[in-house]
Amino acid sequence: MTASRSRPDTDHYAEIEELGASPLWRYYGAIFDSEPRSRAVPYLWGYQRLRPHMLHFADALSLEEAERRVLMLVNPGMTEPPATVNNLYAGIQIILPGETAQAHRHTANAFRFIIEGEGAYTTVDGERVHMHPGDLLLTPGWHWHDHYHEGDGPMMWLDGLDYPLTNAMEAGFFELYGQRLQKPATPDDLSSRQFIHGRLNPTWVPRNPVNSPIGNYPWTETERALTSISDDATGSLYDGIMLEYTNPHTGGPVMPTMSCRISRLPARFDGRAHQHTSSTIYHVVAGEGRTEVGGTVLQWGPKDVFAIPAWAPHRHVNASTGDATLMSYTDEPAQRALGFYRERPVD
Ligand code: GTQ
Repeated sequence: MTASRSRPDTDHYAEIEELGASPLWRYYGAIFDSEPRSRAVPYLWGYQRLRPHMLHFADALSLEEAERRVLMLVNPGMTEPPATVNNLYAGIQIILPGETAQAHRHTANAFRFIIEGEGAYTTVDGERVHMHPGDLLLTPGWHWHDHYHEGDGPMMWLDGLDYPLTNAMEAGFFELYGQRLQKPATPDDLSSRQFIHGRLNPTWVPRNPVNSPIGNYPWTETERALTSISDDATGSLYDGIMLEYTNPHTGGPVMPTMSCRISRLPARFDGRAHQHTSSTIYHVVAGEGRTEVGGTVLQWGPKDVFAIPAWAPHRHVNASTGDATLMSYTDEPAQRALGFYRERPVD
């Protein structure tokens, strides 16, 4: 049998495309790259430049119109759909005295790190959690949450969410509560008061291996933890004195997809360079310095936000005579859980 294997005038490439098939040999490099090449770029969002626009929109747009009054920090390499780094998002939210942001829930995990203002709280699954600058508040996936501001002056915070990852996994759901605000169902701030950071845990609270049961990691305790060791701890050659906020039941990250951290770069810190498959978003709590990411220098000061893409070689420098304090979050837990995480020093 010498049955011809192909008709000479057939465009097999065109025909297989019609059939929903594609030649792997033409895509090999694109699909199996030798190492990660992030679409995200190193980028810095200057807080002092954004702040007047936040205040403008606070005047110009009601929360009834906006749902949440947030400026998304969109990476120039990741505009559609908007994300800050590959799997993570950052936004800056503003709420004015007397305003309410209506209750909703989503499968994406979220946290807030408070930047300025006093007197607002968020209600998370029936618990009112009060906010103070430097506090880390958690809204784990599928928890109802609404915000209310009963203080004076504008209140601003950083929102961190993993919705780019949730959506990449095609696992995103969203729901409105139906009423604008939840009614408190437990004493205010109970979840934060009844855990002292994993050292003395209430025995009656069910263990939660997925999310931390703590609503707020208050700045007073975070600062105490930092100052108690800053002068004596060796820290990391790469990240300085870096502490991870933990789930008191597991010792692991506060949420399954995101690890939240606080770090101190002492005066004259001259960090070593490394790279890792996780992406990182930083918020400067205090101090100034620079982060060199590949050939890009991100010069940061108080309240700025900056992004380090996956696998980008980077190092942190604090050339000043004062300490710098940085809050950061990363998708490292998600990568570790899936067996993808890698890191290495860069000379
Ligand atoms: O405050 O619930 O920045 O649902 C993005 C989505 C904040 C919030 C964001 C949200 C919220």
